[in-house]
Amino acid sequence: MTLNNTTQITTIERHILDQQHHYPDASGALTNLLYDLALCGKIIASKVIQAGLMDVLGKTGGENVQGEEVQKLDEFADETIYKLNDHTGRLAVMGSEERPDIIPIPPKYKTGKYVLLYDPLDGSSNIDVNVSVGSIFAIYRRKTPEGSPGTLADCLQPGKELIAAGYIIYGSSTMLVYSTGNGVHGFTLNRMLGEFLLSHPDIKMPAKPKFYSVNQAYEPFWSPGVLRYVRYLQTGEGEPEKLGLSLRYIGSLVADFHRNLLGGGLFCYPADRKDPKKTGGKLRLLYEAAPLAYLAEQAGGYATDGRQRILDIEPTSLHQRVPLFIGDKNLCLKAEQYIKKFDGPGA
Ligand code: AHM
Ligand code: MG
Repeated sequence: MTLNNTTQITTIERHILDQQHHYPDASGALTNLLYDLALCGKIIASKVIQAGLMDVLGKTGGENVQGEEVQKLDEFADETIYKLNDHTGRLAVMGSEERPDIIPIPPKYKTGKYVLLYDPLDGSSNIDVNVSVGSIFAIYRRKTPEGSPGTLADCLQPGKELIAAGYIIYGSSTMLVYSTGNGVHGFTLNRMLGEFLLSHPDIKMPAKPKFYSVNQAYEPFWSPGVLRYVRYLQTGEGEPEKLGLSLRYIGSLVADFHRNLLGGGLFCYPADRKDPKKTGGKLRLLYEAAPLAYLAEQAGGYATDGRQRILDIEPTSLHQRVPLFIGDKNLCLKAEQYIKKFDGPGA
């Protein structure tokens, strides 16, 4: 790494601390929580980049050459985030996409004022084929009084109450992208230094979208409104050159979202009738849709379930699923129009 007079290096630690100045009453707990999550990202990244060597070092779920059991990467990511955050006194309670119930703070540790919800390794089925995966996190202020154990009610908050959210993408490089309500900022992990360095300050979604991302194979199972809407994305209502979108679908939410955030576009995972579990969508409101919706809005985009803003949805259960249209604001609003027009006003 060569430094000259114009080089400006901002580490994530420095950036998070600088952001704290927006909140004069801040105690530093949120700053430290974000800092801990950056460390989780480094630890998980160091495992994910070895995934291709699993056959050599030992297959996940099996034994390695030393005869030790090799943990699955999604379980490893889940444990890492839990273990780094259970004893810090910053959290009241946690929730993970990998676990059925809320995760209490062990009674031997103090509880704090924040709630952490996370998807430890989204898209983990893509790891075997060397496709990017990601961790997603959402932070809320607790609702129950401080000093007591956190409860389910602390976790079931609408996305509009988020105070911070972000993701770590494990791709050709590892990046952490986060917001505390003052724009979206992206950091790239410099492996030599072991530091996340500011590489994408104040990310805004491009004004002209380039991509739409959807699993087209589910088309036979879509509602008339979704079908007509995706036709619109393809044909621009008879004028494809006006919209000029290309299809890109990785099947790894963080990677699909990240590409559209930087390149411009929209990701959809509509409800479909193929699988009874997906009639209300596949993606989870609390662990996937809400935190990414918060980032999308902070970057000038939008997210909807096709009828209402994702950030306004009041969750009723921890693993609630929602249809998701996220990214370019105009394209998301168009989805709402099509669904209302061709599927009726809804419940
Ligand atoms: P997961 O939480 O089990 O990893 O599943 C979520 C993933 C997302 O990353 C992705 O957007 C979606 O599932 C892809 O689903 P499909 O294969 O049905 O297109
Ligand atoms: Mg997931």
